[in-house]
Amino acid sequence: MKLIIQIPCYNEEKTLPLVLNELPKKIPGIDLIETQIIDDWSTDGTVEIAKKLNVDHIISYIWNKGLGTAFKYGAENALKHKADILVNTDGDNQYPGKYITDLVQDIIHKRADVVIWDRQTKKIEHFSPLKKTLQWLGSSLVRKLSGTDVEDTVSWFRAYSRESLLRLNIVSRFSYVLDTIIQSGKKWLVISSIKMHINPPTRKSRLFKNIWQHIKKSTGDMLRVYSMYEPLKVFVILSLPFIAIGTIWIIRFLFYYFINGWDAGMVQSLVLSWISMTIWIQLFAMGIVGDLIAKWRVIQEDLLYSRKRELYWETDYELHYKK
Ligand SMILES: Nc1nc2c(ncn2[C@@H]2O[C@H](COP(=O)(O)OP(=O)(O)OP(=O)(O)O)[C@@H](O)[C@H]2O)c(=O)[nH]1
Ligand SMILES: [Mg+2]
Repeated sequence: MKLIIQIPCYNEEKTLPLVLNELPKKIPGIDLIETQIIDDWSTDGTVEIAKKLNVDHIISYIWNKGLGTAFKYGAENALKHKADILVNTDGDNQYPGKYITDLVQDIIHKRADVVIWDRQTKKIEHFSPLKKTLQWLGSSLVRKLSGTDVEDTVSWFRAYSRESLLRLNIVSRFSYVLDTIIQSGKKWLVISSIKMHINPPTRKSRLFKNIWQHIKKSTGDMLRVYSMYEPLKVFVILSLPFIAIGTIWIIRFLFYYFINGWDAGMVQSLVLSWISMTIWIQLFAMGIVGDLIAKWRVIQEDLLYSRKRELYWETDYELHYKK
């Protein structure tokens, strides 16, 4: 079995040596461990340090493509180099790399496709109460949307099986963590978690300037990915207020019509009802069209899966069903 440990890097020259140093050199059940960095247009000495420390795969861009895109290319490169497991960790030494041995166990023993490091955010001392509450709220929403029971949905420290890398198609440029959980849930991949701690912070986040930017970007990503899989539900929910308003105005019109008879002043109720009903029908129709497109995308994703298998590794595999 081959494991590739991937570290997306955006100006990580200071902490990359610490991260690399802590990685396990041997893991029972794994024959070969390789390292990979995805340097996203770093302006410091990240690449030089990685070369000096003998990182096996160095992917470098001459333009900042974003963490989601970086993960996508990293996963493709791991598949190309015949990895059975891909572990992703942070370049800021936030996650204790020595525990990768524990992180990969469920994949080695075929108990899961994706394993997520649960940081137990409630217990993290350097997180403010606001950050803890928002993370809890965000994770609850992701669990609901994905139909999974992942506790810490924004943890970057994860292990992916080859099967999950072939199945997941990253569409978010900015961050893939929520994208991959929602897709895993919708594709019946099995996700497990390990409850552990994290290292103290070494610097501020390079991804988000503040918590509000985090919420804005994450919510956008979450809703986009969810709408890709459940467009009918999304549009039906959006349309509900309009059918409610339309019905109320038509009932009001009928009520006064039967009591007082026709009056020119009642035209307003009819017009408002007509506008609301038209919006409702349009949103509902968009949901139906979206649903048909989503069905086509499932077929396209199956084709993409077969193509990736041909491209990257043709071998026996097992399909995993959760439900
Ligand atoms: N390839 C790539 N990596 C990035 C980019 N932005 C951040 N990273 C890396 O992604 C990882 C996560 O970024 P962090 O800045 O630690 O963000 P974070 O972990 O959400 O924030 P904290 O919880 O505060 O540490 C780090 O290894 C960064 O170097 C980017 O645009 N491209
Ligand atoms: Mg970090």
